[in-house]
Amino acid sequence: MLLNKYLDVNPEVAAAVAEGRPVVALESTIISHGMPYPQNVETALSVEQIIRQNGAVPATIAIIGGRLKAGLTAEEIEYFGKKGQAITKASRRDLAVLCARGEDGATTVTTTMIIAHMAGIRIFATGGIGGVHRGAETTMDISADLEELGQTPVMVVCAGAKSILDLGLTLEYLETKGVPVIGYGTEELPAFYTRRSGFGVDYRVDTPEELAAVFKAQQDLGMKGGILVANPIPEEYAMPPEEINSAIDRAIAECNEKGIHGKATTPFLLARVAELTGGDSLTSNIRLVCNNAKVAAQTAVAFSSL
Ligand code: PSU
Ligand code: MN
Repeated sequence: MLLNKYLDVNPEVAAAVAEGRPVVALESTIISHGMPYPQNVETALSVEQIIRQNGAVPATIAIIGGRLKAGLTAEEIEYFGKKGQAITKASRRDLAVLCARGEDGATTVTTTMIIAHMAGIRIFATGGIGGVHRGAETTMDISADLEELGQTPVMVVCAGAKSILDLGLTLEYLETKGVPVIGYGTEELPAFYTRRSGFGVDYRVDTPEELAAVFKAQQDLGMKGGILVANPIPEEYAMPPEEINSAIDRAIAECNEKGIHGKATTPFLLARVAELTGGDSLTSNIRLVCNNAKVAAQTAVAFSSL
């Protein structure tokens, strides 16, 4: 464990890590920037409960008053949910400034991986990762999440990536960075709201035990990067592709018209797609996060017995 002077690991999480018991990390940008209040808080709390029901300890990660926190209280989760987009969305480039100034930050996939790794947590569940944006040939908008997956040894369980991104280019980038993309029970990369994208994954794995074995081999080999697990949304919660794709196309057009760029792009697109689909996409989003939490917890349990 890389103990750091800016890091506070909550006692329950620290004990589980020290004893080699299963722990699952969770991000806080999904709470503050990914969903509206109060569904964001309700989801964050029920995801923690699902992780416990499946035999692991949850560790929601965030930055509070310049401290890197691994494991939040229910009150702290409520605080992030209520403050929403007023909290700084913290990526790798923001960490030093937030710590030095004693400020709050909501952790993205990138910073959740960094802090999880510092705290000795290996498995992380979320909704979707950032990736290569459509039009990145000219904007160069490529999420720092992809770089982090290339350099930090944490397994990230997600539901694929939203087609607000260029999924083909996102897979190319992950290949360049040496990140294995594993479909959980599928040969196709899921597209978050839908189970299919038309793009293949690198490998298909069907059990948490096999995911744990792959991760163990990656660690034993001393590989420094992470592993991306893409777990499709359960069929009953998936959205009709035409509905979601037309909402995404419209949201992207508006984003371009308004000249939104940089870190504001993803939160804008997420919120706009939720509005345009009249809340249907929010329900799907909540269900897929719960489903990822379950697979991550089961994998953490399997990993802890290896
Ligand atoms: N995609 C989603 N939901 C999210 C995010 C992405 O479907 O909540 C959040 C995650 O925190 C992810 C971040 O790490 O957005 C990526 O932001 P950017 O594209 O600015 O790197
Ligand atoms: Mn970006």
